[in-house]
Amino acid sequence: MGIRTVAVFSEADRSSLHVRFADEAICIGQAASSNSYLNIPAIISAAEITDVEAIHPGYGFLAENAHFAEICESCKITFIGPTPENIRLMGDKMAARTNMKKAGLPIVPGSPGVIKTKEEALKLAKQIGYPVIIKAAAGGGGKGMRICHNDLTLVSSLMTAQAEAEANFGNANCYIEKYIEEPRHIEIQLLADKFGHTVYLGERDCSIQRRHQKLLEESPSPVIDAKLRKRLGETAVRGVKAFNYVSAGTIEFLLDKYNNFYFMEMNTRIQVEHPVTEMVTGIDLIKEQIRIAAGEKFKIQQDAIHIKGAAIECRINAEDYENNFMPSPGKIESLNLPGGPNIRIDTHIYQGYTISPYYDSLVAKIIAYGNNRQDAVKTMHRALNEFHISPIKTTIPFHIKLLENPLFLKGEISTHFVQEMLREESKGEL
Ligand code: MV4
Repeated sequence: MGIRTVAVFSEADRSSLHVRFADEAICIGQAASSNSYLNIPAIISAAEITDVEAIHPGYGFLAENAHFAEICESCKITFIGPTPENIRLMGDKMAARTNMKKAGLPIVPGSPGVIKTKEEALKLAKQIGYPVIIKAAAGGGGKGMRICHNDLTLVSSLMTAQAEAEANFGNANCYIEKYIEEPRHIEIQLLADKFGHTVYLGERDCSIQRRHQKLLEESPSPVIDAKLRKRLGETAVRGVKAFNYVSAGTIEFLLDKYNNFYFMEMNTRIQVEHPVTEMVTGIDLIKEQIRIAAGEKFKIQQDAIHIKGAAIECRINAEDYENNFMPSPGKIESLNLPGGPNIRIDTHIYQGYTISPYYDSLVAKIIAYGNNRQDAVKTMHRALNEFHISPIKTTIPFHIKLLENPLFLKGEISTHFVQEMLREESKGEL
């Protein structure tokens, strides 16, 4: 786009690729993220010194921090993302649920508001039936959830859930929903400009995850046809239009085995897995975010957005799959990255680079594209086998096994799939 860039980095990231590739780079503090990537005054100072017009917050750290978006605004720096009000509203998971219900989105049966006492909890569980799930209003991404199968566990879980929510999020508020068993995690990518033009860009199936960490994402979902896609997409658009959402965003749905879908939560940022959507739509989501933030009109109409082919992303983490996904930081002595047609690699690593233990263990994303799911799987399998890294241990062996799993190949997956697959494997070792 011809835009000059300034990278910010912590002392641990001095030798990271984004620092080399940016036109300018500024150190904003020590390795601990509270002293650097979460340090708002340090980031704003770096922006002022270099006279930047806008900040892209990426997908971690301050990307969903309404206060940071507000500070940017008050410093006359464009925050490339939604408004502080958008972020704040969706950050409260219970308020988000209530507002989406008001907008006409289907939500899982559950408590209309906060559940304070065990009497309220028991009464609600009687109405909706077990199993139920307790969630923290300030949680999200699976944090602070508890599944209960009977009155006894409900009462004890409510107490611990409230205490944990208070300790982790500074907000003890919890609510209760009917627990949907073996659902799929389906999310709809949205783009909305400042003039109310809002479109959906198909779905991503993110059911392949372990302990709420996604490992593989794909688009389209192997179980969603054009008719269901349209319903999901139009529902998601209705939801974000109801509160004047701006920028890229994602609505997460749970899809049950009868193809009922329910609003879960909304992510008010670009996500790690956005490349699969870019591959099947041909739309560069980051460019669109920047254009929207600059006040341009988004020119593509819904009927011009088509899903073509299939794309899969594998997250390569510096974790030892053979050793219960234990972190494996350290210096990369040798590295060969795959390439060729239909392969995209997003990474900050290179031979000689030292993976620090301070941040997320994600070191590369491989995105494979094909005319259909089977072709994309084949290309990904080939790429995984060409990815050589040592002595760092990674999730590559996990992905190879996954791509050879008959149920995965049939598209028969749910949010429980990885747990089941790992359990089957450990059985074989006995
Ligand atoms: C649920 C659920 C079943 N029933 N809610 C986890 C993350 C958060 N976005 C919502 N989550 C869930 N909420 C009800 N009523 C199951 C999950 C869930 C899950 C969702 C998406 C991806 C992976 C998951 C793994 C376990 C549980």
